[in-house]
Amino acid sequence: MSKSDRKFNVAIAGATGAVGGAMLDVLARRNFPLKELRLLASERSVGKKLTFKGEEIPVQLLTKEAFDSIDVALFSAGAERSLEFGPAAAAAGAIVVDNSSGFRMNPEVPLVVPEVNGHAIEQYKKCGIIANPNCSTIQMLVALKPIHDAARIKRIVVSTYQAVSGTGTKAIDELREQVAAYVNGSACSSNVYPHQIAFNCLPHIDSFLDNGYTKEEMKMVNETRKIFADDSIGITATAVRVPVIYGHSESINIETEKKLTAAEVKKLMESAPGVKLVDDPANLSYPMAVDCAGKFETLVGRIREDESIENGINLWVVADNILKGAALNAVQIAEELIKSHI
Ligand code: 25A
Ligand code: L14
Repeated sequence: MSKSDRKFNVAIAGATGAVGGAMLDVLARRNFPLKELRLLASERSVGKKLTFKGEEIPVQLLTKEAFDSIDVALFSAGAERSLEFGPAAAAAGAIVVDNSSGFRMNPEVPLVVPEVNGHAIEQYKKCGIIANPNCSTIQMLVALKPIHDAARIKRIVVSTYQAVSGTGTKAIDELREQVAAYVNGSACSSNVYPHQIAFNCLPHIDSFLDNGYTKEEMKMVNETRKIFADDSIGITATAVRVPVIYGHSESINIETEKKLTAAEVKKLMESAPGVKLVDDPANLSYPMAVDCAGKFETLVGRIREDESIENGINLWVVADNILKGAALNAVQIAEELIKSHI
């Protein structure tokens, strides 16, 4: 059989969640060469059927024994489940692509954005696991990689405007219910987030750490350094939840070693893999969350020189957090695995 005719057995752990559902869509949209697609979730979903390319597939229980004959296992059922079941899946011979934060900073585990450090994938051999970075980090680095290569980024100051879908399906429901309650003049109840999210912004994503930052903010710092393989880069982040369903937006300010003009950065973005330049303010064109939903590209615009320093640039970067931020990036890693490694 020629290499291009091969088909693979893929499992999705967390198939009924927001990211798991998107993994099914992305596998279908990109025509991933599948032999078997095995859908795994908790007790709650066993027996439920999900549709893939018109075919109904029943959901099975996620157990350590569920990975027999699986080539690639895509995990998105939370860090606890990944830590519990990921190593068993790898031991059974599957290559695990894990979307949780469970293994990202493990030095044995590569942390991969294919457009940025695809070469790191081969380090999966150490323990059979590849980590998918945090959604906010992925889209930031897709945009910054060509700039870093051209002019070396010394420092990044980033503020995020993150959609509720990152927290999963229950957070999407909470925003919808609060909007409806608010519009009807009734009281909003909050169960997923500590405060009302409808018509509000919460400067709080994931838990607070001793240094005053949130875990989400520190993921952007630590994961950027690991993916760029550059510990000297300075990064400071503020992560904010906004009442948007799909699409994270980011205001990014960078300082580079070498001077780049705004025109030069626009040029870099025009040929950057995975990027779509959307930057025509005269015609009211700039990246927006509502436009990125369902798309594979990272939208970049509002490119300006920071006039307060010698070598500074501002950008506005938007991507579908469930696609490029999670499901698409994981499937791209799987595609690279079957193309060059297995
Ligand atoms: O905090 P954690 O544990 O790290 O998890 C973070 C959550 O964020 C999502 C995902 O939520 C995850 O649970 N997520 C993870 N990584 C993400 C990323 N990078 C991410 N979101 C964005 N970007 P989710 O609700 O979208 O998906 C959850 C999936 O995980 C399965 N799962 C949960 N516990 C499991 C398990 N699978 C196996 N064993 C377990 N012990 C979950 O399957 C789903 O596929 P499910 O069967 O439990 O859920 C089916 C439906 O039920 C809803 N639901 C979830 N939790 C509850 C619930 N309903 C009632 N009560 C609950 N406590 C789900 O929304 C789903 O529709
Ligand atoms: O992948 O938006 O580390 O609530 C955990 C928090 C994903 C997003 C991760 C959120 C994130 C999630």
